[in-house]
Amino acid sequence: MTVLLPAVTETDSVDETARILKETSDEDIAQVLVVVCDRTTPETLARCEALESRFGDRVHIHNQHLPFLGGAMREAFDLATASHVIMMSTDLETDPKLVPRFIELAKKHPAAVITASRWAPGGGFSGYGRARVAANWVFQRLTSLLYNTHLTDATFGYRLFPTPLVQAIRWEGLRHEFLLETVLKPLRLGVEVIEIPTFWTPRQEGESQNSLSTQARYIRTLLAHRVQGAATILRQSSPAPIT
Ligand SMILES: Nc1nc2c(ncn2[C@@H]2O[C@H](COP(=O)(O)OP(=O)(O)OP(=O)(O)O)[C@@H](O)[C@H]2O)c(=O)[nH]1
Ligand SMILES: [Mg+2]
Repeated sequence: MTVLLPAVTETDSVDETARILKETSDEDIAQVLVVVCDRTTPETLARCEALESRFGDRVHIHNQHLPFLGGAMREAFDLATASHVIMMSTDLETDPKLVPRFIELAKKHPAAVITASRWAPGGGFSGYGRARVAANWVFQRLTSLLYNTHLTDATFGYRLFPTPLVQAIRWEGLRHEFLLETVLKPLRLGVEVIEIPTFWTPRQEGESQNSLSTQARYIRTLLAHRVQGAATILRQSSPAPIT
């Protein structure tokens, strides 16, 4: 598995994420792909570089060219070399203790996308804010209706994918709406998507890069990919090499 770790202002939570990954899933991790950008702080970068002490030459730090979180993940997808990629964060909002469960399911269902859900039985939220939880619920229901799916959490960006799938799709979003796109396009392609319940707790350090104006893009993303012609979901040719 390739683990994708984007980082901007996280410090101790980078260490804690790596510690748990190493402790629970070391033998299944072939590559640790850290993505940093111009806004990544020097201390965060230092913590990312220190991951080499745990994972050795499996760590690769990539300086993104495309902007924002979607840009970071899109470039990382093309740099992944393992059979599967797991997309998560370094702010501990994507519980790293769940990684062994993702791997267990991926071994049984290698062609499927595995995704964490805060709305599946056994999952939940703390400290998300009542209005935001309510808006999130409405959005999830709308997604189920439009995409005719029983999935319960399309907006949480904690997912495992077969690498050939993410390298075949033509990705479009650059900001956080990209996280939504990563389940909508596999659904449109008829890929099996399996959910794991998870409990979401807010970050203890660093700053979210998400904003209300970014969240407003989710509606457009939801509608655009619903009506998009199937032929435009996949890339026409191989990705250009990223250096
Ligand atoms: N390399 C890179 N990482 C990013 C960028 N934006 C966010 N990240 C990282 O991606 C992860 C998730 O970002 P957040 O901004 O916390 O987004 P979120 O958790 O979906 O949104 P909130 O619910 O508001 O926290 C964090 O580890 C961030 O450091 C970016 O532009 N470049
Ligand atoms: Mg976050």
